[in-house]
Amino acid sequence: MVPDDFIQQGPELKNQYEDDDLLRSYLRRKLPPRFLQEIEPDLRRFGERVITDILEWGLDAEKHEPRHIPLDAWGNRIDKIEVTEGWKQLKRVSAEEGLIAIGYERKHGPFSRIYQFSKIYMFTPSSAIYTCPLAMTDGAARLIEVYGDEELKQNAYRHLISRKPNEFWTSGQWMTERRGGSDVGLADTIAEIEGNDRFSLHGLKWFTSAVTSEMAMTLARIQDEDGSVAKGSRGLSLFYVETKDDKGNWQNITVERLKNKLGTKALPTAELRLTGTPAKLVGDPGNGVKKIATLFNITRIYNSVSSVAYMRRMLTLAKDYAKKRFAFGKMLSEQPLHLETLASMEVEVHGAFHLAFRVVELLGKEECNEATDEEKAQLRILTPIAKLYTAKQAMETVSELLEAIGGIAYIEDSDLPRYLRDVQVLTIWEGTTNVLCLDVLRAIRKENAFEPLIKDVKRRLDAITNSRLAKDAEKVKEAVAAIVEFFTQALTKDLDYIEAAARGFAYSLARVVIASLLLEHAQWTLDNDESEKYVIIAHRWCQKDLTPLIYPDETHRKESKLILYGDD
Ligand code: MFK
Repeated sequence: MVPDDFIQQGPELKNQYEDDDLLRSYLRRKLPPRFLQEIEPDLRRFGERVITDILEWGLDAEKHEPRHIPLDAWGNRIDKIEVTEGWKQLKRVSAEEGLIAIGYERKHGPFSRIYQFSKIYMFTPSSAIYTCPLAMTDGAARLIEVYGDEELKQNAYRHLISRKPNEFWTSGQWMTERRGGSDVGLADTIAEIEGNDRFSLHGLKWFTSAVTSEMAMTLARIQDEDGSVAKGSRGLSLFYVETKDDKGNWQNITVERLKNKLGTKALPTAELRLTGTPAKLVGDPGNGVKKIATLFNITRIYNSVSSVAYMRRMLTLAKDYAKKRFAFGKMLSEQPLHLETLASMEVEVHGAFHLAFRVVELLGKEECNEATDEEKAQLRILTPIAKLYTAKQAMETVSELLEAIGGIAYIEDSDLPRYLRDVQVLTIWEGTTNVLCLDVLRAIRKENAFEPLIKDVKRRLDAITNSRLAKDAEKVKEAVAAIVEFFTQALTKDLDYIEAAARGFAYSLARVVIASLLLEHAQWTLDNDESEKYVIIAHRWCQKDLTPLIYPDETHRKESKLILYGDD
């Protein structure tokens, strides 16, 4: 008889703070005990919230996608963006929980960022990626701190960092235009002068995420009286825009349409036509890309933390499921090959976590004026490295873990396919992998960031004194030496060689930095009688190919062209 009443139990989530040994062990190491004691009740409470009401609102937002209503019944243009209750609640909760505020109140100095991002990390996979508007909001707040005048600091800034739901604003970041995607410098939007620092903007913003935001930071070219505009990326200036007037009407903005995206379905992303939109110049005219980099360096850190968050969430689900699913005579958690697969994913999550939180730590120090020049340079170069590497890891890991759960994970109402869809965007927005590899080169060229980074890795490796970790530390030192050798050689090569090699180079840097961070953590756990597992994880990471470098001389590059396009 075939039993037809069997129901497979699905994976379940527990408190996302209590259940996360990695986060807790990291916080024990990094935070002063008194501070950890102070914030732990909040983290524990929030860990429960992200699997209860926040998750429900996130799921509600996923199920009821935003809708664009261009006209009212009488034909008046209204461009209403209808969002579900869940999305609105996520905004409220973001304010109440201080998801932005914690980072700016700086109650705990440089550690405030670690506290804030611990919450963001738990929040992201439950939140229908409400993290996107939060990332841009945080970036805009930082931009105002750095470049804003008193007017912006007294108004917009206070809204962005508010804990009061009725005062809290989110911000958009309108950079992408039809001609300028990654190459922002191709943007065409014109800024006509209205007087003093007031302008009106004309142009089309092609990807504007979280279009329900109250404000946005954007770029445009100031038009001179003779109609000429400054060219190139340095000819762009930075502007502040409030999207609606006091009555709630769009300020000369037409919503052309909402984008029909592969993922991030709850997030309203629009094409906006600016037809004389009032805007305020931020900072001096020109050099807009350089200024807005302050914003997108923050969103890139959100991207990194979100990548780890998705990886960790899927791993938690797959681990739980492996204990519930019986096949081929045993539970999946007892199947040798399944176990190996999950264990290698666990190693990836730990590696990505330490890399992303190293950047968070440096950000906190820089903002509190506690970072040395060398740490500032490390922050500059590690921001693109962490973004590009963790996003790629997230794609691979989440895909593998969906597979580990099996066919049900391919079924929409299991709520699992969205994880794969959503992580795909993490490799694209805020700079693709290749754009970020080139940014690593920029950080080296402009900020001399290579030496401080290598010095820091070496310092960390030299501090590994435990004999159980010594061999691994030696292996990483050899990898570092190979990277330095490669770098020295590359300096004698032409630009095409250097650019073609940039991905292998960035990955190598990511892998050795992670190795040093995992070893550092493992040593601390040995010294503090924490779990053995951190030693094993560090060891397994160090077994990887730590230097996936390529040597793309002219012949190599010609051959690449040949295999792609033949003899043309
Ligand atoms: C979960 C997370 C959620 C995140 C949600 C976000 C949703 C929003 C969706 C989007 O908006 S997606 C669009 C994202 N677009 C990008 O991220 C743009 C990607 N392209 C780049 O990053 C290009 O590399 C770049 C636009 C910066 C190239 O610009 P340029 O002007 O051709 O490069 P250039 O001339 O090297 O740099 C101009 C200045 O900016 C230089 O300074 P100087 O004027 O002093 O020489 C650079 O040093 C500076 N700069 C460039 N990148 C920088 C930077 N400074 C600091 N940090 C950086 N990363």
